[in-house]
Amino acid sequence: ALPPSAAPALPCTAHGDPATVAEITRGLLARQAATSPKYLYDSLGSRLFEAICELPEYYPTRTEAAIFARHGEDIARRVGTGATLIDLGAGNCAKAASLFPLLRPKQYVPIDISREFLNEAVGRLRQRFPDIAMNALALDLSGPFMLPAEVAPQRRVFFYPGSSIGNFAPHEAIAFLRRVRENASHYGGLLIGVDLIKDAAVLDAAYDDAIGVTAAFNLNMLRHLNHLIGSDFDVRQWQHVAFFNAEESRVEMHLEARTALTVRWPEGERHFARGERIHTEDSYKYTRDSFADLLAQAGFHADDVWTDTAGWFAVMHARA
Ligand code: AVJ
Repeated sequence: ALPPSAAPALPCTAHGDPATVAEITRGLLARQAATSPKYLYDSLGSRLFEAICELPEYYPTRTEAAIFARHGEDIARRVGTGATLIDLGAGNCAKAASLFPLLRPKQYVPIDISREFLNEAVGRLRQRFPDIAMNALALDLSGPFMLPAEVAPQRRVFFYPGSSIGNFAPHEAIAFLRRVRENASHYGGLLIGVDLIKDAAVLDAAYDDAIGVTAAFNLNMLRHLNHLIGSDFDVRQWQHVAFFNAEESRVEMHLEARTALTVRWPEGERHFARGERIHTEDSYKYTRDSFADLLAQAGFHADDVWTDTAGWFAVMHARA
């Protein structure tokens, strides 16, 4: 038996807009319950993801940073200086900021779904780089998007580091990259970080770390859902599950019910048997060739790639 949770489940009003409530409700009521990984990122979730990036098991951030450190000048020659740098899923903006001295963008446009988190980060950045025009945008990139007029149209370079592209299934990634290309200018480009297929044990550990930060990151989604749809998820009744699915070439994250339970919210309710799961995230892994092929299907022309010595991660440049 599980200990009763410390806080009583209080009736709570939803804070998400109707479309959000409808989308989450649909996912929770599907035969295989699923939620979009974008709900991992409330303000605590963004902080937990920052902590993940410092874990010894979570190699992508470190490995990508090492690639930028080692090949930064080469990358800057490819990308060119003075561009409008559009950071897709900027988070704390640290990766782009580390490239400012080399890329010297004219304008920096960080985009992130978590508005509060982004505004704090950009505020600090403006003081450090007063010569770069900055326009932060709180946008959900999981659907169609259009950049507003204040984003200079000349030479837009899209920056999509960290293997965030991995959250899309390959066909969705192609659709997303097509939209990016439509928003790029004629001489525009894309600098993108891609996580590569590797030993399953390395992948499993990266998404199920020893001190449980990734578990907290995943479980925190339930608190966020409670806030968004007014549900009564008891976090203590759930556990984190993550593994590499080789057939699908992706790491999957799930939340698994530790006991039979029912979740209720104003628009619905769902019974979960013990062991039943909510699929919360996919993180697709590629080879250099399979990703170059995907870029081509989106209409981009891949023209350079940089990797670490172990071949765990790739940074690719493509022209629009
Ligand atoms: C932010 C999507 C790149 O897939 O590795 C980290 C998210 N999930 N640990 C990833 C994540 C669990 C991360 N991305």
